[in-house]
Amino acid sequence: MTTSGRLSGKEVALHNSRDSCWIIVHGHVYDVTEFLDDHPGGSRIILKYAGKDATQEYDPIHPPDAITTNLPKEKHLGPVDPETVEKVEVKITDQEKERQLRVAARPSLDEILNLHDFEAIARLVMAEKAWAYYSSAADDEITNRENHFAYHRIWFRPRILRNVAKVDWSTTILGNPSSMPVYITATALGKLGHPEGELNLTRAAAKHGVIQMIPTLASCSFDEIVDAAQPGQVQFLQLYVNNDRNITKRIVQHAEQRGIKGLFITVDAPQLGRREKDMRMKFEADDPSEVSKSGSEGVDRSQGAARAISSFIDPSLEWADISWFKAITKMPLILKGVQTWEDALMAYDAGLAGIVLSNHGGRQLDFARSGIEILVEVVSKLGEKRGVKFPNEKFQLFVDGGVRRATDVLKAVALGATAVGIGRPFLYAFSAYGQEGVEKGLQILHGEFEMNLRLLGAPTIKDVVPEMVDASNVSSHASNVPGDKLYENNYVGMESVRLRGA
Ligand code: 173
Repeated sequence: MTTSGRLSGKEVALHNSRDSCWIIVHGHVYDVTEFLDDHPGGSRIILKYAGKDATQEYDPIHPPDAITTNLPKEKHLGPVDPETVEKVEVKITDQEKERQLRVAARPSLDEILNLHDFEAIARLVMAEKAWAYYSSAADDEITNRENHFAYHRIWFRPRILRNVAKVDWSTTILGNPSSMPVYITATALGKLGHPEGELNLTRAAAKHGVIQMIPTLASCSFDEIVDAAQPGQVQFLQLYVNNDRNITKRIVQHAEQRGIKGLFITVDAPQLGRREKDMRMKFEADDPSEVSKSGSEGVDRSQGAARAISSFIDPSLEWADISWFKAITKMPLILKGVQTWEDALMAYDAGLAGIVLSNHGGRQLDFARSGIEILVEVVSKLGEKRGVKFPNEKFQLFVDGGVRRATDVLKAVALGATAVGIGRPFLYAFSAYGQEGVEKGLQILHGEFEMNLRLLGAPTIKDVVPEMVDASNVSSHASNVPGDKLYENNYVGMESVRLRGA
C-alpha cells in the first residue's frame, strides 16, 4: 500500500502466477486468480499480464464494465498508484506498421461509390484478425454467398408515367420513425475494427435518422452506447440469452428502463457456427505448439474469437420461455433468426411483435437459406393459414444478410418486409473510415433509394408492392447468375496448405 492508500505497482507485480494472479485495468487492481479458468477467452491471455497493467489488451475486446460486473466485489482490490506501475510496452510489429501505412494510403471517401467498396478497402486496411472475425462465415461460406446471390434471382417490374417528382423513402419500424427501411443490425466486437467501436454507428445513425440495434456483445458498454445517442434517438437491443436467467432479466429490464424500443432475441445460435477463417487466424497468430494445449483450459481458443466468448449463451432456450420474456418486459419482442414458415407461424401465434428472417450473416448453419427466400414462403403461408397481409403493423417481418444496395432493400419491402438489417458493410465502413465512413454508407443508400423509387415508379415506400417484383425464381437454387466480381474479389478462398515456418 502506498501512503495515498493506493496499491503500489510493485505489490501487484508479486501476484504474477496462476496461484495468485492480479491484473490492473484502467487504474484498478483485480484479483482474477479464481476467474482464470472461467475466462471465456482462456487463462493464457490473462496470465500474460499477471501482475501487470492489462488495459491495452483488455480494451479492444471488452466493454469497460465487463470486469467489474463479472468479478465479485471482494476481488476488486482498489486503485493503484499510477506512478508506481511499470508501463507495459505494446510492441508495434512490422506487420502493424505496414498496415498503418495502408490505412494512411486508403482512398478518399469521395471515391467510394457503393457499400461493396468499403468491404474491398476494409480488407486491405484492417488488422488481419479483425478482418477474419468480421468477414468469416460458417463452414464453406455457401450461405454467406447465397445471402447476396439470392437477390440476383429477383427482378423488377417497374411502372411508368407516375409522378415521381417527389419521392419519400421514410417509414416506421415497430412504430418508430426511420429515414429509410433499413436499420443497422447487431454485430459483436466493434472495437476490433475501430477504437470507437459501436459509437461510430450510434453517432452516424443519429445524423441519418436510422435505428441502431445494439449487440449484447458490443465492445462498448450498453450504457455508453445509449448515452451516446441523441435525445429521442431510437435504439433496439439484440439479446443473447444467458445460462443465468437473472443476468438476462437484469439486462432486459435495464434496457427497457433506458428507453430501448425493441428486444431482438437471437434464436439461431444455441452453439456458435464454425468460422474457419477466424479459427485459422488463431493458429497463425499463436505459437502453433500451444494450440493443441488449449483444450485443457476448458475453453478451446483454437475455435476463434467468437466461439471463445460465446460459452454463456443458453442452448436450452425454447418456445416455453417466451412467456417469461413477456412477463419481465413490455418492450416489443422479436425473434431474430427465424428460418421457416412453420416457426414464423409459431411466433405469430405466440403474439410476438415480429421476426427477423435471418441466417446470422451466414455465420451459423451453412446451407441455411437466405432471409429473402424465407420471406416469400412466410408471407405466402401466413396469408394462407392465418389470413395475415404484409407489411403488417402488429407482426412485422424483417430480413437481413447479403444486403448491399437499396434495390435489395426494395425487393424485400415489395415482398412484405417492414425493413432490412445491414451489418457487415457498416462494420467495414467504420473500420476503414470511422464514423464518417458509416455516414457515407448511409448517404449512399439515401441516394440509391431516391433514384430507385423514381425508376420503379413508386413515390413512397407504401407504393412498393409485390407486383413490382418477379420473385418466381427465388427458391430455385440452380439458377444462373452473372459473375459478381466486386463480391468475389472480397471473398477469395483461403490458402489451402501453409507449411509451418514458411
Ligand atoms: O456472429 C457472431 O460472431 C456472434 O454473434 C457472436 C456470438 C458470440 C460471441 C461473439 C460473437
